[in-house]
Amino acid sequence: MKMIIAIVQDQDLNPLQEDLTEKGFRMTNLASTGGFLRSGNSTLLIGVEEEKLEECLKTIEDNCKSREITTSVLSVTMPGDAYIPFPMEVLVGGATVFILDVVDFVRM
Ligand code: 2BA
Repeated sequence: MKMIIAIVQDQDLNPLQEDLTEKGFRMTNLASTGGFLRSGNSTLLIGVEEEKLEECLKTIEDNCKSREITTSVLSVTMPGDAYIPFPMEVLVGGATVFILDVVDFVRM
């Protein structure tokens, strides 16, 4: 068995969860925050049998779009100077996915 940890954008969450549920996958959704943009995203924990791994990854890929986001970054040139916000384009997603081996899985 594998554990997929998928960090997805909030906009992609509902269609992705619907698609995964329709295909019989079980998951846990955690609200999370990206360290760089400091904005909300979602982390899905999905336990899958090895033979279903590819189908699950394909479903994530099909539902998670990459988006260009304009964010405001604060800069300061000298200590004591004012912070000046300037816009920055960042390409986010589709999804950041980690795949871990599961040593044991028990439902009681
Ligand atoms: P954030 O950390 O908020 O990052 C959002 C996007 O900002 C990233 O998109 C990437 O394009 C950019 N970015 C991140 N760190 C950067 C840096 N030091 N310099 C320049 N640009 C940077 P994604 O790569 O698609 O990542 C989306 C979200 O997935 C991240 O949100 C974070 O929550 C998670 N993530 C990405 N890589 C990760 C990793 N190695 N470990 C844990 N979480 C990760």
